Amino acid sequence: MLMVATLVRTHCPYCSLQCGITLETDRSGVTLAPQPDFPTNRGGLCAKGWTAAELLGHPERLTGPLIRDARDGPLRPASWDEALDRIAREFRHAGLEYGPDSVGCFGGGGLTNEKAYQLGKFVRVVLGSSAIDYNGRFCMSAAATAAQRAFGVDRGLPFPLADLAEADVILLVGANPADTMPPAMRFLDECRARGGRLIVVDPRRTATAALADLHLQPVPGTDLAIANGMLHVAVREGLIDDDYIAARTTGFAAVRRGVRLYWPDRVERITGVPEADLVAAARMLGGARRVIVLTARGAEQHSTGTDTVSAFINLALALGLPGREYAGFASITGQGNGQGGREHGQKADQLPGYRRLDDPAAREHIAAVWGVPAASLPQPGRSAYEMLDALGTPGGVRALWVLASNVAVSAPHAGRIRERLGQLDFLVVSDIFRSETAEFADVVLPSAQWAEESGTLTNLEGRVILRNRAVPPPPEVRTDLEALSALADRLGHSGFHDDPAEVFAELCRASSGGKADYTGISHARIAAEQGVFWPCPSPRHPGTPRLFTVDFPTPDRRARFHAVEHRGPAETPDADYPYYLTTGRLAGHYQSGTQTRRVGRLRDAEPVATVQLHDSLALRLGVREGDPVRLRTRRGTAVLTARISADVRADTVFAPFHWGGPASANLLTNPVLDPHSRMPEFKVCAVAVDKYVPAHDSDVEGEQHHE
Ligand SMILES: Nc1nc2c(c(=O)[nH]1)N[C@H]1C(S)=C(S)[C@@H](COP(=O)(O)OP(=O)(O)OC[C@H]3O[C@@H](n4cnc5c(=O)[nH]c(N)nc54)[C@H](O)[C@@H]3O)O[C@H]1N2
Ligand SMILES: Nc1nc2c(c(=O)[nH]1)N[C@H]1C(S)=C(S)[C@@H](COP(=O)(O)OP(=O)(O)OC[C@H]3O[C@@H](n4cnc5c(=O)[nH]c(N)nc54)[C@H](O)[C@@H]3O)O[C@H]1N2
Ligand code: SF4
Ligand SMILES: [Mo]
Repeated sequence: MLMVATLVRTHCPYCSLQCGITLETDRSGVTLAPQPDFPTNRGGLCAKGWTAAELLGHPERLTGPLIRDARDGPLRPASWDEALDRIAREFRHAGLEYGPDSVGCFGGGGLTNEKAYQLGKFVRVVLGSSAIDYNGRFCMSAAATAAQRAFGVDRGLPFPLADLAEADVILLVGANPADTMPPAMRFLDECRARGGRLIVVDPRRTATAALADLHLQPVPGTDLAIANGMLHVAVREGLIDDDYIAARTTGFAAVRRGVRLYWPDRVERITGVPEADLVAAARMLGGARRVIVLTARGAEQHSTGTDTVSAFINLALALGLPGREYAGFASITGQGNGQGGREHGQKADQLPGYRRLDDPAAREHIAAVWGVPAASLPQPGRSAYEMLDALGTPGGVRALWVLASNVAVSAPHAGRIRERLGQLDFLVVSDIFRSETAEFADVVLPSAQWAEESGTLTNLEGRVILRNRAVPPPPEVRTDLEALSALADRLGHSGFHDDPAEVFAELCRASSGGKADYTGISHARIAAEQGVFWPCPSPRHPGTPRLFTVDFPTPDRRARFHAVEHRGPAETPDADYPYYLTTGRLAGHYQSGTQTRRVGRLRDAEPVATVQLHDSLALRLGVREGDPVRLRTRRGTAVLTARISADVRADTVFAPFHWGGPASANLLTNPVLDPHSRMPEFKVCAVAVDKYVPAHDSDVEGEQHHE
């Protein structure tokens, strides 16, 4: 019998570029290809995208719920009814015993808009709890906070990605898109081919920095001083746009005063960036019209993250960039739905439409959509790390549901978080695979994955796109929306739809009048267009690819400068911990690695966790390529494999965080938080480095040295 092949247009399951792909299904299986015309990838894909179909029929997939009967017992297969009954019982019990805030949820920026929305509603309406936050707190929160306080709105890229190709100068701060978003490099390549210039700020000479006209290689955690230094030079040399500052901004006087003290030679002493390079960078930026300033996690994941982003926004505003054609400031969002995931209420302080939970008018509006009294909505709860840090403590969460995050690997000070997960009364994890976090669970729910479900995601440009179902999930696997709906039902709340188009219609109503207004968007409209940019307040509205062209959504329609000072990292090297540790990503693995460590081609390319260290440091330590290296910080110890290279500062080592177990970079990281955004300091702490000599077994086990 001949089966007709079906062709479905959808998107890659991983990062915020949301590359367009097609999935062709026939008897022989699923064939994946890039869409030649999707605007962010135009026919390109990275190795993760090309191999994503391997996740679908993977032999290690969760194919049914699992339950643990006793604390130390094994996980055993169970029916959905048994699993949901158990969850409902435990949630009810914790709520009655310890109050509603003792039951919480931890979400993810990989969840579709529909799921993120429904999760936020579930926690506020069904659980009546304030305890919800998500992994985006670890990702975008510093940039989001800085963008909101400057522009009145946070949309990662306020212009289409393709605008990069038209720029004269691009400044990339703490971003390595050559590894983290390879298809986007075509826009940088086009820019350079047109004569545009690229400046990269990164402590490592990355694949991206290697393409730069100018590479500034600072000490980790000192970007704020670089931004203030550049602005100092721009002011001194008359490169700022006085007309723009007068017409479109407020607060410049204080910033102008503040940057007076950032003489390039002082900045050199703080950052290690040569004075001449700083001046050259400022002149490049100040001498062109179409200038785009971009930050990503390297600048943002710091206890000074919000202020650092503000410093770069100040620079962009002083140069008159935001709202100008092919110019501006942007932060590069990371996760597949990193943008939408931070708009619809899975954040501790937020309601749908990017509203604030502590705003009385917002509470009234959303309560009316949900059919509950506004007074019944809880107040803002704890941020992600604070919630995890308090698990199982008095006043903390006792029963937790984790959806789409692998916190045992990706949270800072992961040794502490693993210990806390073990102290919960009850843990549910929804995932595709048995992640490291699922290993702590009492109930594991198997989730349908990308190609098996429909739903919308909002990409790094603020473009709302549609993920289309191409294949059915395995028989005992459900979508997260179905799980949420069934559990809400058991807890006495009907009316939690499990059909994504219906949930999206409700989300759009809830978003109406909010900053992220989706009112005019529908699944059908997205399918007919190449996605729709928010805000889109009515069905006839064309959507908004470019923000700020006329004004800013602040009360006085002006952008706001914020005077910020260099403080530096919370921890700097000393005699006991003499080097800087920074962490980040490799091209071939994604996040906590749950998915990509299971894909043959990706695993073969990067089979083990490596630590990048400079030749001179390796020589001093007697470490050779491939040797096991022990990294020790005040939080813990990890053992990784040496990768020796001239491409990193000699005082800094770089560890990717894609691995679990004793090679986890997050056993080392410092959970000190940015006071404005509650972002942890993933990108810098002090570390001791030596060649690992396996003396006794306890060393390998010793993941949790508390000092
Ligand atoms: N291959 C791959 N791609 C991904 C992901 C992945 O896991 N793997 N994840 C996605 C997600 S969620 C995100 S958030 C993005 C992240 O994308 P990026 O921000 O590009 O990735 P990172 O590797 O975390 O950090 C970027 C760079 O910051 C540098 N850096 C470290 N410390 C500092 C510092 O103090 N200052 C400066 N200026 N630079 C510093 C690092 O050396 C690194 O090269 O990637 C997305 N794409
Ligand atoms: N040291 C260090 N740590 C970091 C960072 C860093 O730069 N350095 N970066 C931080 C950043 S930017 C981020 S975004 C976080 C990410 O860290 P995590 O939140 O751990 O990210 P993932 O590994 O993508 O976890 C997603 C999990 O959800 C599963 N999953 C995928 N799709 C679905 C779905 O639809 N439903 C359900 N239920 N499950 C699904 C996947 O299998 C995976 O186990 O890590 C942070 N941690
Ligand atoms: S760049 Fe991102 S969205 Fe595109 S194929 Fe790679 S992982 Fe997927
Ligand atoms: Mo991220």
